[in-house]
Amino acid sequence: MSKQSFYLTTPIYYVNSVPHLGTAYTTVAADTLARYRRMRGDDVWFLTGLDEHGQKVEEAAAAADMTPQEWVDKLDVEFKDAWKMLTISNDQFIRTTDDEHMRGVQALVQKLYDQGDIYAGTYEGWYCVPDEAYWAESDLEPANEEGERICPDCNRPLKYVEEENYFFKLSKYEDALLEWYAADPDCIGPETRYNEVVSFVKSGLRDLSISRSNVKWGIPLPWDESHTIYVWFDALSNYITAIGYGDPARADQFAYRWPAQYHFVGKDIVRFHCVIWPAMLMAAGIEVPEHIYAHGFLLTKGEKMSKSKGNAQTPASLVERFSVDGFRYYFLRDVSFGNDGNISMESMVQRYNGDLANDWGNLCSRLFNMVDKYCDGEVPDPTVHEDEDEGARLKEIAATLPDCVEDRMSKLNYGAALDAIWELVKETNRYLEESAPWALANEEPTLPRMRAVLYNALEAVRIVALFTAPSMPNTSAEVFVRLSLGDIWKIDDLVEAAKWGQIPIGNAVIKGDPLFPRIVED
Ligand code: ME8
Repeated sequence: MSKQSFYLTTPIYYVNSVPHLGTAYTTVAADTLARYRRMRGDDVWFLTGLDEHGQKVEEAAAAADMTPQEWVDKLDVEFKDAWKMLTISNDQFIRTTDDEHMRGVQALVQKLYDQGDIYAGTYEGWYCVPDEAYWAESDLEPANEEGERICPDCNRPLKYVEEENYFFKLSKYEDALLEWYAADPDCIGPETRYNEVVSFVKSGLRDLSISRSNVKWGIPLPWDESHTIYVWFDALSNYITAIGYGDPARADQFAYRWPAQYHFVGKDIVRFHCVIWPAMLMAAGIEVPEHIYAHGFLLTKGEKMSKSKGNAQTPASLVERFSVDGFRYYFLRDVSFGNDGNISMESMVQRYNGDLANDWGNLCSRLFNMVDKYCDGEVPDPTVHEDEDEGARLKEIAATLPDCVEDRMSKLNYGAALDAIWELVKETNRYLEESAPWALANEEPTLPRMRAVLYNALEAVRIVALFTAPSMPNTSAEVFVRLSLGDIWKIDDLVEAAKWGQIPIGNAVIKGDPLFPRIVED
């Protein structure tokens, strides 16, 4: 069976600041889906990267007394280190300062200019530097007491801009966009975002300024080098330049990978991705992406978490406390993807101690210890014990997981997928409790049953490790090592791998240290 291409992207992040929980959240969610699809046999291409041009980055560099290039090179290292720390398995990392990307963007704007979709005009209006977004007078509230005009999205002061610019005929694509939304209601998720985009486009689109004459840090327009390309036009194009748009040598790769199956974005950048981006593609005669999915914001005490508010923890500080997999698990399990989610240190400790230390970690510890003690540290032979019902409930739950997890993952319902897997974790703990292998180990006649019980529990643990691998890659790899099962990342047929009864009898089982040591609250 030939593999199917599955192309998944995160936003490319601005390098005005270091990676934070918000960007880590998007990236972990995308990584989990990428890993899951690989295990289901897809030929995955997972792209992330950096949005390095524009006024905001230019200003950040100036504030640090560095040239923009020095600044972006420094931040590039920080982002790559952060994603390495979080075991992100991206197949590619694009930077908008890459030559190949810059050539691709220039090819795209040139094509649109040549066909008359880009024209020269004058922009007079407001600009939000933190969002790199244009606002018309009619979008805004009257001036505040300080005489400032405020960005309706991020509530920060706007700058007035009056420039000769080039414009993209966005308004021309209004009908085509509406037809696309109507024909494919799944193209934007969740539904609230879909509705928001449709009503925004129905209210009418204005042409979009796609160049800046006063911003030096950007890609020059090929036909007029006194302008740089508007940073969003540059950034959105990364999804196609990364896989070869505009590069004849990579035409086959582009044809194979595009359209993307998923663009993951935060809800703050939905309009750019669901209106401007598809219109750019339509203008260029390129297919639109299959799905654009917007997750919500992480909130602390009900407020959007952000560095400027000072309520943002760094990913590194949380990883230090909760481990990489504890970090990943918390956000996937506790924040429903698509909605805003409150996060707090208390709920992190609760999740970690409850689900990971008590349920999953403890199951592995006690089981591996018993196998060590009663079975010489080897997977025991269950076949002498002939009771067919032994472990029946475990086998039943395990058999439901492939379809159930697939259904929930295809809806990006990470928490519900983990809930389903946790049924097996909990049932295995209950099974050990009820069968009491430590008592069965005391007498010769019950030894065959003891071996069957431990075998069944080991098999359940192997299956839990398989299904939790996308969200907790380090722990699952470690469980596979402890069960002498080889490289978990070679698995590309999860359904087959998850069939009951495959753990080899006689495999060495290593006790090891606790997978999730309990956190004692200060
Ligand atoms: O917008 N909660 O980059 P960016 C959840 N360069 N997610 C959050 C968050 C929060 N509190 N804060 C940020 C850009 N995010 C552009 C994208 S793509 C062609 C260009 C996440 O560095 C969320 O995914 O501002 C959001 O969309 C992304 O960070 C924005 O990152």
